[in-house]
Amino acid sequence: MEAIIRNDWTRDEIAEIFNTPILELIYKAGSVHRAYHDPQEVQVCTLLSIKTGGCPEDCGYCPQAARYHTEVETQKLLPTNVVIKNAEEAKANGSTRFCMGAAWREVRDNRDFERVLDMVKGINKMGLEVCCTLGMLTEEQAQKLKDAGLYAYNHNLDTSEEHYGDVITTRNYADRLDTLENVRNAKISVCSGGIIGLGEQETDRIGMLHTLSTLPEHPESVPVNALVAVKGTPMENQERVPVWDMLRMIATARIIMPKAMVRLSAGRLEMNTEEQALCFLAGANSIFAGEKLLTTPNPEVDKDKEMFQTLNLKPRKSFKNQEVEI
Ligand code: SAM
Ligand code: DTB
Ligand code: SF4
Repeated sequence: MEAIIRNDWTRDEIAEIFNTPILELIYKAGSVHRAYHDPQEVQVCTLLSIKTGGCPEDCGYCPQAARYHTEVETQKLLPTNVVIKNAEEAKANGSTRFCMGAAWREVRDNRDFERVLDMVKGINKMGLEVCCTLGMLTEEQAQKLKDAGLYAYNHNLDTSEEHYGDVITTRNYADRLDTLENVRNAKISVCSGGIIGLGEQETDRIGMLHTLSTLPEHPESVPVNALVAVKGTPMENQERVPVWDMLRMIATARIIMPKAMVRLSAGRLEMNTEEQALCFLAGANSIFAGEKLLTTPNPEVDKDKEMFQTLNLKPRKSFKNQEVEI
């Protein structure tokens, strides 16, 4: 089944796909997946929080926002050698992408940014795809990251434009879209997705997918996170997202953005191998590996290795998609 790449999806079209009976939806998404990707191949990415907690933003889901009282301990920017050592370990464990996260509202042109640029240079030299998620970026900062060898930048839309203000008030949707444009203009691979389980309606999930799939170019990777409800945040009492909801998001993303890597992101700790297998069938082809995401736990490395064996999955090589490389 060939699907054409479209950037003119309407909300109604996406809603129709999203509301397809679940088994039919998984089947359709699986067919698109097979037309564009090797279904046995899954990209393994490792996350590292290089600067933790103390963030001035008010994202309602986030344990790193300074204003909430969570158990996260604030940690200033890690030394470069510690970060490099972590990247080496991730590589030895089979990761081909290394993503550094900082609890910043935005990048500032200071010494910390210079140090991040050094980290990017060092990790790029190791043959890993380097990714960062540092908050908002200007066009110049994006270019500096690109020049240092940054491969991808993660900046999530998180939810729909309509629901955004109920989750975050310290920035707006347009700020997010501006940064994505700056990243795109610097010819850095774009990673952008969202979270489900934030108290949104189904129409918000569809709305977010609509925004992503009608960007001038689809993001190369789309993370789908299930909320990790952390004690001390305003979302601490949110109910766990049913696996069927994750499947609908993953499958719809796969159908409307056929070439993207769809990443089964936060929330895997609560899923068994069978549930994750359904996500891979529905078109997910990337995961975060390693015992920790940024601040919350993730499945053990050995457990994931076992899952790859059981499901006959193989890790994807780095730099496979060279189209965005200049
Ligand atoms: N501060 C930067 C920013 O917000 O863009 C980068 C780091 S921030 C922690 C990266 C992403 O992690 C957020 O956009 C959000 O999608 C995700 N995230 C944070 N807390 C989460 C949680 N409790 N559950 C699921 N995803 C979460
Ligand atoms: C993404 O979409 N999910 C990752 C990564 N991009 C940066 C982060 C998940 C964070 C989950 C909460 C935590 O561990 O702090
Ligand atoms: Fe800060 Fe990012 Fe967490 Fe928002 S999601 S509070 S910007 S670290």
